[in-house]
Order: sequence, then C-alpha cells, then structure tokens
Amino acid sequence: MTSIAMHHPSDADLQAAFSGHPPSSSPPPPLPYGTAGFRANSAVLLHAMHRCGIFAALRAVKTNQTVGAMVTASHNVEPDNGIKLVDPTGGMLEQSMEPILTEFVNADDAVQGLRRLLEKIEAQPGVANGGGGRVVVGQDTRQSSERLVKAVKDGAQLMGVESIVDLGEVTTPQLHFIVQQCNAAGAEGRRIGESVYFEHFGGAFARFWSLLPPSPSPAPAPSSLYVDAANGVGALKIAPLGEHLSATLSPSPLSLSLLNDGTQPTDQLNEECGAEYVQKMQRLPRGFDAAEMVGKRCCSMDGDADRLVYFSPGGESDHLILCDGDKMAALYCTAIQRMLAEIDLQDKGKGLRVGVVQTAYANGASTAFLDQLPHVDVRCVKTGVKHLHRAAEEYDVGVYFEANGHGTVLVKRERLGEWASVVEGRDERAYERLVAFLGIFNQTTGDALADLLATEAALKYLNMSFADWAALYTELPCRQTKVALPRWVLNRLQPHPEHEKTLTQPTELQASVDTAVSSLIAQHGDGYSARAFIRPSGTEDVCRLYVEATTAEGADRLSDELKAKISQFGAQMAKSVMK
Ligand code: G16
Repeated sequence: MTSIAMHHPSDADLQAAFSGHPPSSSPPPPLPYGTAGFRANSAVLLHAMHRCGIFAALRAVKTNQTVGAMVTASHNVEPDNGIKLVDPTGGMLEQSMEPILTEFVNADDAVQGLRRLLEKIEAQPGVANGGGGRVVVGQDTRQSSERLVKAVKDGAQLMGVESIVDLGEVTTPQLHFIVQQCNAAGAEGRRIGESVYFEHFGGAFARFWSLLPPSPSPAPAPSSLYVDAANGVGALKIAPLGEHLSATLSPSPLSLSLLNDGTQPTDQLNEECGAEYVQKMQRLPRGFDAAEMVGKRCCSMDGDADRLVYFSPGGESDHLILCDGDKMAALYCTAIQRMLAEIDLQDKGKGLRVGVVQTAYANGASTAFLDQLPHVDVRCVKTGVKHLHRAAEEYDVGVYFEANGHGTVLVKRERLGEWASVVEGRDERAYERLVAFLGIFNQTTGDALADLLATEAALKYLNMSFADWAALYTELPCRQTKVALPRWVLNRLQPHPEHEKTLTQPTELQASVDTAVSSLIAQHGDGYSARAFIRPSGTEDVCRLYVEATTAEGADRLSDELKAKISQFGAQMAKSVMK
C-alpha cells in the first residue's frame, strides 16, 4: 500500500469549517444511507452535504480520479433533498463505503469523525499516488439545491482536492456519464460539460437509425412523443437533445413536445406528474388531456430524469395504458433477440449470456413473458438500482429494470465481438445494428433520455406501434400503496436480504400477509394466483405494499386488508413505546 498525500487541515480550521455547516438541531435526526444515498427534508441536510463533500474529495484524492456528487431527491416532494455520490467508474458509490460514510455523516463530534474517516480511507487497499483528484457536482431544480451544493463544494475544498467542477443543473445520469468520461483513457484535456453527453447519445441514436432499412420516399412525418418532465431538471434537456438530433439526422425522426416543464408559477416538482406518479397511481399526469390526446404516445420522467415510463391516454377520464419499466425490459429483450437472430440465423444468440434483472415489484406477467424467451436468464434482486446494476454486470448483455422505470442495458463489447466472430456467415450489417442499438444505453445507470431514444429506436426497428408494445403481455392486476410510518418503526421491518418478497421480521406481520394471500386464493380455488409483500422505503418515511392477483377485485381487497394491517402494526408499535 502506498501512502497518499492527503491534505490534513488543522483542528482549528476543521472546527471553523464544521461550525459553518452545523446540524439543524442537537442531536440531529439520524440520517440512514438509503436506497440511493441520503435523503430527507432539505432543512436537516446542510451538515450532511458538507460532510459528503469532504468524503467525495477524499475519494477523489485517494483514487486520483474524478468522482461525482449529485444534489437531488429525485422522485420525492420538492421540500426534500438528498445526495447521490458517483464513483470513478461512473457507477454508484461502492457499497462497502456506505457504512463508513454514514458513520461520518452522523458523527456527534465531526472532527473526531473525520479523523476516523481518514484512518479508514487511508487503510483501504489499492491506493494510487493520490494528491490530485477532481469532484464534479451537479444539482436538480429544487429551491434548496443551490445552498446544499455550496455546502458540498465547501467540504470538498477543505480537503484540498485539485479541482471542483460545478455543472449546475444536470440530470443524475448526465453526471454519472460525465464522471465516467472524465476517467476514461485519453480524457485529459477534454472539455467537461454536458455537450459530451448529447454528442454521445445523440450520435449513438443517429448511428442506429442510419442502419435501419431506408424509409419509403417521401420520408414519413416525424413521430410525435409527448414528454412529461415532472417539472424537473429533465425539462431543461429536451430542447438540446432535440437540437442535437436535428443537427445529426436531417430531418430529425422524432418530434418531442414538452409538458410539465416547470415554467408556470403553479408547477410543482413531481406533483401529480412524473414517472413515480404515473406508474404508482396509474393516472395521467397534469396537463395531459384524456380526450384530446387519446392514443398518443407519451412518456414521463422523474425529478432527476433517471427513470422513464411510457403511457397513452385511454380516452376516459384519466385512464391510461401504461408501459412501465417491466414493459421496457420486454421491448428491449424482444428487439435484442430479433437482432441476435438476424446475425445468427441458426442458433439465435445461443452462447451469448443474456440476462434480465428485475425486483419483486415486477409484474408476474412480465416475468412469465421474459421466462419464455429463448436463451434469456431472468433474475430477481432487491430494490435499488445499485443491486440490479451489479447483477446485470454478470451477463454479456444484461438488461435491468425496476417496474418504476429505472433501468438500462449493459453490454460487454469484447464478449459480443468474440461471440460474433465465431458465427458462421454472420450478417455484418445486422451485427453493426445490434452494436449501435446497445450503444444507445447509458452504461453507468438508468437514464430517462437515453431510454427514450432506445425505446423509439426499438419501436421503429420492430415496426411496432405503442398499442403493439402494450399488448406484448397483459399485466396481472396489481396495486401499490404506501403507509406513512416513522423511521424507527420502519427499521423494525426486515425484508428478505436477497429478494424482498417476504419479511424476515416481524414474523407476525409476515404471517398476516401469508394468511390474507392464502385465504384469497382459497376463496377462488384452482388457477387463482395472488401475492403480496411489504417493505420499508429507503427514500421516504413510508412502508410500501405491493399486491398482485388474478382479478382486480381480489387485488383491491387484498390491498385494503393489508394496508389496514400495516397501520395496525404502526399503532401497536407507537402504543408500546408510550407504556
Ligand atoms: C431510488 C432508487 C430506486 C428505487 C427508488 C425507490 O430511485 O434509485 O432504485 O426503486 O429510489 O426506493 P424505495 O422504494 O426504497 O423508496 P430515485 O429515482 O428516487 O432516485
């Protein structure tokens, strides 16, 4: 192990820096490292942001690379905020670092906490000759973000990182991608900014489009897509994406119409709009007129544009036909399979490890659809993109999606090349097309903009309308609900560590779920299926409930019954501490 030239400020400097970023109360509420970093009401986050800035700088100095810090609370309500840290690979913070960072963020004595953090970081293996390093900071459009970004930068500055680049308002996936690019071979001297992002993804889409069979002349009118930007940061990126497409493909095959762009005084981030709302509530977002837009192709991003779901207004009130993350995985797998079969007429992709990773929230009908695809492995892991991403990395082509629209497709380029090189009489153009299609996906994290391009590309390639896509399979009726509970109660709920389909604790609550599900099945008899699970959210103080059944009426009944059980459990817990 090589020791590193870390900057060690004096205790007096540290005391002054920490007292400039004090906790909101004494003691402050504990901040757990949640599903995607720290997240809470913005009023309690100042000290945590400052400490995350310190941590990011240490990680950058230690690795002598660029790391990222994104100030966002994604799908949460506007008054919340949070931070997602990006490792030098462009992926999320390595999991072994989460407890180390959490201890520092929650330390009563910040100076002592920092000393312990330094010891732990310096003891980590694989140290390069540090001393340089760069922290790249991004933010969403929340009112509190600017103040919190300043705290992150103050923290990073304190540790003597070589440079801090503030990208301003960017999407979370843009920041992930930029960090990856900064650390890529030959990146020295390259501009750091979002133009590299638009060039990469716009270029990948254009390349794929140019490999499609030529359109009949005259060229068809560009296909219209109505984009709900959740009044978030994604709204700022639709115009540059459109401009880039028009500059590369003339005329652009896509016409993007932006709604919920956050410009009206009444526009509220994620309020009755955005991917979370549309997917969980199965309702049209604000501003989408059911009658006027019936049958149109629409999509919704979330607050930091790392999730996307598609939908089409069904014509009655706010009814919609939803193509969620599960259906996006089904679409991409269908396209990839067709492309593999075009290259390899005989074995249709056999020999290449293709896998799909889902979570317990995946609709049973989607899993059944994916299961019947030849040579495709289907896995279930626990919630959190970091878990899905890791599992997908085990495949040559790894598709991962949460039903809520968070996902991407990972590819091992070298393995793909090796596989193709032994396919006899392969169709070269078909191979190029597959490579170009996979090139549209963000390799660092799920990305609403990249997924939008990939979806449009897949639909065009498969010659599918939105209705054809929606009809790939019919979802089992499902209900997703949440019950607000305090964090200390949520901490008592222990989901199964691998798949979260059951609770390992408390056993009585799990027994209630089992009884309710079995009795619903027993009432209907043979052929009826139902399942339900409960898990604590890692981003909001709520308990989540997922229910699925053969009939909508059964799903409603089961959902109501279990919602009542969860509330009852919360009340019992509250009573027990009052005694
Ligand atoms: C984050 C995670 C997702 C997760 C979602 C909800 O998304 O990145 O993997 O599905 O939170 O998590 P939970 O059910 O624990 O609240 P985002 O888009 O909010 O950053």
